[in-house]
Amino acid sequence: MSSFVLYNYFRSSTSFRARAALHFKGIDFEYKPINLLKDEQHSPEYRKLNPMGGIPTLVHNGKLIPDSMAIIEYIEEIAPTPALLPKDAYTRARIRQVCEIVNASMHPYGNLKVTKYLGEAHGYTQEQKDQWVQKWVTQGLDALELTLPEFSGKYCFGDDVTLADIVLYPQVITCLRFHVDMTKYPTVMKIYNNLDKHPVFMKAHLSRQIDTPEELRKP
Ligand SMILES: N[C@@H](CCC(=O)N[C@@H](CS)C(=O)NCC(=O)O)C(=O)O
Repeated sequence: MSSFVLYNYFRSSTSFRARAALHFKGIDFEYKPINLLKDEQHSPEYRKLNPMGGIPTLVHNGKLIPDSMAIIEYIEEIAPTPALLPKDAYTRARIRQVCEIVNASMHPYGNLKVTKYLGEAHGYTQEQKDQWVQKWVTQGLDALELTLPEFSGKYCFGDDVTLADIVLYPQVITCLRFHVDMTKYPTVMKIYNNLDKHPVFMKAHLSRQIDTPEELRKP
């Protein structure tokens, strides 16, 4: 029997991506919490699983797969149905483009190690950290708002959930946490609000994980 173990953290947006992909495919997994606030991601034991000291890491039948995008593509290949990528090559390319805007040009700027460094090395206050994240993520949001209207329906690409939705949704949660003005991004917010009601996204949500603190829990 196949076994899946996911090292992750309730609030991490990259962890959300992996959880959502597993739930979307109907794959059961063991949830191993790695507490970022206790620096567990940098412990020697965890570094053996993930050389960057980042989460998530998936272990499938003893085989290691670090990094959320590698995890999702792996899951898509071993469990092709229901699909997260459509058959059409052009649409797949544009879905990956949307993922890269988030993964490469938005997520890193709000990452804990980056904002922590700004505080420790440069004395940034929380307000200055918010401004830092806002400056960089709005470039990604501008690009998304130019890209998505051509393709979106209920979700990023039509009315079916794709890889793009799995990557976009948790990044919007991060944007809201850093007080980004989202009123300028109606297409992104329409998609976010639709995904917010989707059962897979509700199940993967930060408010419903085993390591979610009591004050952030939702039924
Ligand atoms: N590209 C990696 C990034 C992983 C990553 O950095 N994740 C964040 C959480 S969202 C993390 O572990 N941060 C730890 C830290 O900043 O110390 C992925 O997509 O898995």
